[in-house]
Amino acid sequence: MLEGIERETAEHKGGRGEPGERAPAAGAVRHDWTVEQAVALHDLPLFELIDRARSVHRAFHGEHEVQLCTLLSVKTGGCPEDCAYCPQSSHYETEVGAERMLDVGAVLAAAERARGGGSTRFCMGAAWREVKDGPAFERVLDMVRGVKALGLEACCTLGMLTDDQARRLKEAGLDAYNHNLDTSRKAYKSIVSTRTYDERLVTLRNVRRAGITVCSGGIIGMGESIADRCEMLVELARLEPQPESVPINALVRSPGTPLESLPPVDPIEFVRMIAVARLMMPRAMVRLSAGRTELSREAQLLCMYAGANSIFYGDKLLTTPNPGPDEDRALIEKAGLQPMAPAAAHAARR
Ligand code: SAM
Ligand code: DTB
Ligand code: SF4
Repeated sequence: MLEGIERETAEHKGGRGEPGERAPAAGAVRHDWTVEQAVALHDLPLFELIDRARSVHRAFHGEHEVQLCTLLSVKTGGCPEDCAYCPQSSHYETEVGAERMLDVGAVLAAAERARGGGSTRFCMGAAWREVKDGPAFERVLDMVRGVKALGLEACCTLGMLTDDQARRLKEAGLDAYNHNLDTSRKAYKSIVSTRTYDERLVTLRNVRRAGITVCSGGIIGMGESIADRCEMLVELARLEPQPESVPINALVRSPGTPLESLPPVDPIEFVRMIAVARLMMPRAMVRLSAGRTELSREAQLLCMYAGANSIFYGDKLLTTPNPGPDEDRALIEKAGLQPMAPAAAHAARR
């Protein structure tokens, strides 16, 4: 079922963590990370971890550049999946109801506004378990063509995809597909029961085979252990090639979901997670994703210093708030950062 995908799970490889000897040299991308090595990195003294992540970041990326991506939910709510974190699941009573799919004109108007505000990547999300062939998919293909015609990078996150659907998205011009592993294989079962980890990996394989770049990451703060977080990063780092984009989200605790009462993520844990992602996937765009409204400006900058070079830009994520563009522009300016040009995101220094 999973031919073509690195199937050996993270924990099987074993081996001692030797962070002192294992900092990746610039130019080297390793696919043989073990969970123990990842945890050893994660648990380094904070400044040592950040120093190492920063030096890898500087070797592979422009140190002052940040990619601005805008998200739009093109089909909100009413999702048949039971993801315990998600306000769009129809399994829970949340503030998000099922809405009709947006039409192409509304999506392209939003994309044009995003471009006017300085975004270079536009990501369209749908609360679907999987893509079904038919008019809704044809509409998504039109949206992708329209977003590309505006000169933006186009990304979609629509749930599971077949090979053929991935090929059609590629033909329409899609640059990237977001499909998160979310957590470790072990922890996944307690977060989602309506699909498997392997099904996630099959979609990632279909995306890769179609020649679309892979955007895959996860969520911290769902009650998982540090080893679970590291195991997820190891799963991603073992993919060959590694994902071009790795979004790191902190759980947005949405009222009505089973995870609504969990404690917030400690910002220092966010920094550690980003630094380890940067060290293990040096070429990737590491995206500081959901959860920024709960981070101070200083914590966000520390995340960027530790290797995050992409953010979601705009008032809203899919259904929940994000820091507003004014706030983000001010932060970017204060820190002397530069919004990244579209192509730069795919041409990280090798
Ligand atoms: N339905 C598709 C899927 O699940 O792949 C696409 C949309 S789904 C909302 C995209 C991603 O958003 C999820 O994989 C998850 O990582 C993230 N997400 C959803 N709800 C979240 C929350 N409350 N906090 C943080 N991230 C969340
Ligand atoms: C990702 O990793 N995070 C984004 C994007 N990919 C699609 C979504 C975050 C969603 C947060 C909850 C919401 O706004 O509904
Ligand atoms: Fe549906 Fe995606 Fe939300 Fe899961 S994360 S409930 S698949 S919209």
